[in-house]
Amino acid sequence: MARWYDETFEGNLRLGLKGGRMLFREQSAYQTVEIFETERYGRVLALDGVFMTSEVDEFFYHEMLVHPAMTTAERIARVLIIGGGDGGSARRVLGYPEVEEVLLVEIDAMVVEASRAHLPGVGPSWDDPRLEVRIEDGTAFVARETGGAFDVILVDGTDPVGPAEGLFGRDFFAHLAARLAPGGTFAMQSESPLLFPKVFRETQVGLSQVFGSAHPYFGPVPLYPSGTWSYTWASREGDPRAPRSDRLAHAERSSRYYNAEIHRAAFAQPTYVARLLAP
Ligand code: SPD
Repeated sequence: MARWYDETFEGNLRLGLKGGRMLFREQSAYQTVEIFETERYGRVLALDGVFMTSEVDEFFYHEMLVHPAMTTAERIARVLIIGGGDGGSARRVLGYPEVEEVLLVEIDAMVVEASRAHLPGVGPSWDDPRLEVRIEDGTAFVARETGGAFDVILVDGTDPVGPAEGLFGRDFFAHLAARLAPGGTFAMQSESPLLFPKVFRETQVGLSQVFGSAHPYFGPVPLYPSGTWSYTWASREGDPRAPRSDRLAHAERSSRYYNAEIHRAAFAQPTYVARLLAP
């Protein structure tokens, strides 16, 4: 029987998807995890009622989070993903043949289990021997862990409420920067500058303090409130506008949204964003 699934944003904005069966619904230690069928976007993952990803539009978000960092890093042998339990980011990272090791640190085992079972088209081949999944709070992991450095670090978190709040903090950024190899690149999802202007601005300030500069970039995500989304690229060295042509060619072959022109254009700052970031 048809029913509507809604995400309500701050009590005054609502996105509704007409859907069908609820495939998975359980309360984890952190949140309510749901996967349900919808007519427009296929299967959708929601955490505490907030839409995370859908089979139909996931490519916008995951390609844009992953490829700008992967195409601009000096090396991409070791990659760390914080969050991203649905596996959409890991799938893009593992697509690069140069990648030798991907460590995915996800706080909630239930997100991984439910996604493995019900979103097989979103995630990677979970049995890929290059992929290690660790169930742990990403902020605790980077604060404690002293193992080797990573060539690329990606933060694929939820909105900065509840379990993901620490993923936008300056201490977390400092720990990440300490784990980044020379020539390494970092990218995180940094919310909608229209709906989360304060979080977006503070993220730029925090990353600039830690890395020396921060480079926000933009793209559409139809599933998210406002439909426009931001990501932020940072690195101690390197240039976000200089992707390597061999990796670009790979990313273009395997992508539906990302390409060389999108990469260049995504770093252009809309005027309202430039004003928001002006000192
Ligand atoms: N408003 C929802 C923001 C969620 C961003 N992360 C989604 C995870 C997809 N891998």
